[in-house]
Amino acid sequence: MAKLRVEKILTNGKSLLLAMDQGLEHGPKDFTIKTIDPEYVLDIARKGGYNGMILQKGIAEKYFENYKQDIPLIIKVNGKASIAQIDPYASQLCSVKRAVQLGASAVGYTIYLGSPQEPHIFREFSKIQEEAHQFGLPIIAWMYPRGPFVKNDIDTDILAYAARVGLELGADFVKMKYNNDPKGYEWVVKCAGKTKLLVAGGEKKTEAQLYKDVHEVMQAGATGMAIGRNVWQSDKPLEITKNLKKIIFEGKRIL
Ligand code: FBP
Repeated sequence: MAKLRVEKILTNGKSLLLAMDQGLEHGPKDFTIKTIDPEYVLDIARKGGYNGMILQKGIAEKYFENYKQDIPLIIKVNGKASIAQIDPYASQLCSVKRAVQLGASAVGYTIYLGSPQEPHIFREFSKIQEEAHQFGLPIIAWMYPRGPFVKNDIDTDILAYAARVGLELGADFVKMKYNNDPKGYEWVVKCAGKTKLLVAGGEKKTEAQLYKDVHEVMQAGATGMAIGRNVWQSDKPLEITKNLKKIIFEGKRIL
């Protein structure tokens, strides 16, 4: 088994990742005539010095060649579109082998905890986790409680359960939502144990709210964040990036 290369997407134990898989997950409605060009977002990742760029394989194949020297690539190996209202389940779309060929430094997989498809999701994740580790690649689990059995997907107890499941299933990182409960989030981070917690950005919010949220999750013990819309939907993505880095890597408070 190859040595796990976690540090490739970390700086001094912390991380700031940029995500652009929303074209699949949500469709073009998240984008404008400017941001729909993948190179616009990839340039932000490069200029902003992100610890990794999260892409589905299609965009990686067609656009990442010119960026691969500068930014670690994280391939999201499963995904789904949002048109069909079926059980939450994102099927595997890229093999670990193909992610390695594309130069990935890590892979990502969404687990919909509580979905009626959960047994299948767990099985699929477990196989991918073992394959990724054989190549020395860390795996990031998007831990999203969802489906008819989940009343409130950001309730502290359900987030804590999701974090623990990530640890139990062998995720190296869990990517999770924040719920504005700073005290409760310390418990969520504790439940993840040695699995590192990255907070997701979510829908566009005010800058003040974004900085407050990130500061709170870092205080609670998180490792960093994997963000998308709050950066590339902004008209000053690099300024926001600089501020996020101050909070994550320097422990500063902004605003
Ligand atoms: P954002 O920061 O834009 O929310 O991106 C994070 C992310 O996890 C993406 O990787 C993914 O496309 C999206 O959120 C999925 O969110 P949801 O399933 O809640 O619509």
